[in-house]
Amino acid sequence: MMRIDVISAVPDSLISPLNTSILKRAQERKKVEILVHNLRDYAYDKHKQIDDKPFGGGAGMLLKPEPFFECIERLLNERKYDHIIFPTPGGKFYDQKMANNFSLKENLLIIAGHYKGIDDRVREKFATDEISIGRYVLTGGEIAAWIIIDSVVRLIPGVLNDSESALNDSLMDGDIIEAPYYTRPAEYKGLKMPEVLLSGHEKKIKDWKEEQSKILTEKWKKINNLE
Ligand code: 6GU
Repeated sequence: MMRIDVISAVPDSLISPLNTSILKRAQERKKVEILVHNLRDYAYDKHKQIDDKPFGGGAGMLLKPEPFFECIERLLNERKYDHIIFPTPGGKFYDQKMANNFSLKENLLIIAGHYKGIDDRVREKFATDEISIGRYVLTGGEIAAWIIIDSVVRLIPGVLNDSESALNDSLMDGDIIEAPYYTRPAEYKGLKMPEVLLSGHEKKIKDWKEEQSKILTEKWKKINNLE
């Protein structure tokens, strides 16, 4: 079973997201074990302080190195990690290839800090993969951790049911956007759906889906300035 550890100063922000829907089911099915560690549990001074003012001045508080070192070294004593992932706006842009790669591993550790909020020696000492989830700024790495975990866990065999199969998803086999889907009612408030999907004609439906996929993929490339 895959194991994913996350270290966070605000673990509550991850508890619900990681224990809902398919991520919840994946854990119930024993396909993955996800453990969220509270950084404060590794602050051993009497005030359990986890942050402090930055050397050299500047706005905001930084997360201190010691609680991270304590927690990470404890985890490293127990097992090897295939990747120690450090979410940061300065990292490599996250994509499906990285998710596919992570999904094949046994043990992942994600260090969720804060932008300008973590003593850089933690990254320097432990990070094997620095990852950004896009060109915008978040308050912390927790949402990035959720995104990484969600995208990885759904790829583990047995997590998705056949009907939810990840194999022909958008972006699974490269950069492909799927055709749109419709369900009942066939007409709603005057809004119709493509007739061909009601035809029962397998070949025509397959051709239509491929055609739509091509169109949407081209549109997607254009609006994102790709190729
Ligand atoms: Cl991984 N963290 C933060 N704080 N902001 C981000 C990010 C990560 N990726 C894009 N913006």
